[in-house]
Amino acid sequence: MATKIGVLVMSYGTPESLDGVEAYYTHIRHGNAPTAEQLQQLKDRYEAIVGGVFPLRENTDRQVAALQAALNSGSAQKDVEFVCYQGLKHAHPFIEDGVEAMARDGITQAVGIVLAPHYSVMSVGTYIKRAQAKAEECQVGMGFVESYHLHPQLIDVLSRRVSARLDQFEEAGAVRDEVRVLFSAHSLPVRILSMGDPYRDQLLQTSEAVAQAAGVASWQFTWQSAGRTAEPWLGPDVLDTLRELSHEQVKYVLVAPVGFVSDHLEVLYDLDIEAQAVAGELDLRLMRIESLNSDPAYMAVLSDVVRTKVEQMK
Ligand code: FEC
Repeated sequence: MATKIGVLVMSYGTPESLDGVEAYYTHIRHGNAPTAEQLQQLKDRYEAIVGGVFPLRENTDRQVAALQAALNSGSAQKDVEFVCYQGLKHAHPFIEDGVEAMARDGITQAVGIVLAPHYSVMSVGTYIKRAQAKAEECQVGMGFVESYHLHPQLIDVLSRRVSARLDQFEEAGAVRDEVRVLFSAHSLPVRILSMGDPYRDQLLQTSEAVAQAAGVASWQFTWQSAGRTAEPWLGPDVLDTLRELSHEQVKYVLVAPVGFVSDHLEVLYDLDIEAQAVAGELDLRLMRIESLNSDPAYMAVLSDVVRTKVEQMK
């Protein structure tokens, strides 16, 4: 009989309905309820998303199913059966629920992976900490993938996404080398820098590798989606960067949000609606690369790093 290995696939999580936005927002804010105005603003952003209010839920469901299929396909490791469990940071099923479900199913060995390629103590680090604590309580032996930001297949699929959009710019009459490629990721509080956090460096490494593989002539990195809190967040923000590029007489901009792997609020609202509106005011032509979602190439990256972690745990 094949040995079952659990895979805890962790993602940010999104509300299930507009009624669930308050609880979700309160969870993100570490138990502090938002003001009525903050809550309404967040609901408005979800409602403005084109093509569905909470796409992250379905996208994560599809990613988890696709990863399980990828892990169990092919001739390798027939003595092992991978069973994927979902664990969300801010919504049901929570990270702890996923670990509990594994334990209930008799899983004693598992790997945890986050659907975000770059490590920060404030992002992937907190997912791992919560999963580890619950795993110890439930007596599940767990190992964790911390980052996979330079995986060759990740760089390859992202560079193909960038090239495809540069082709579109060319078809629309732009000179390829005059398109400014903006790699972006979720901002974090500035204080991570004094903690020696690898997040920024890993993001720059991914950006550089993708730019090189896609033969991008002109690129830079920018932050996006900073939280609405009083402390300073890493900048420049993408909206300020667009204004700066307009001063530089740049006309064509391609955003590559390499810190994200799904279509969700931060991509579909912050880039496709908010940044697109600012670009329109500045007379910039802005495009965005397609999100990875459950692309088989992304699933190959995830299954490779999970399998490697299992080998390391032996
Ligand atoms: O579509 C959706 O429903 C969810 C979209 C979503 C993703 C996401 C990813 C990341 N976040 C990260 C860090 C922070 C920190 C704070 C914070 C706040 C918010 C708020 C919303 C939100 N985030 Fe998010 N994030 C998403 C959505 N995020 C909504 C609250 C409103 C606001 O302040 O704008 C500040 C709170 C705190 O101190 O914890 C920090 C990071 C990622 C990328 C890695 C990952 O996916 O985990 C880092 C998707």
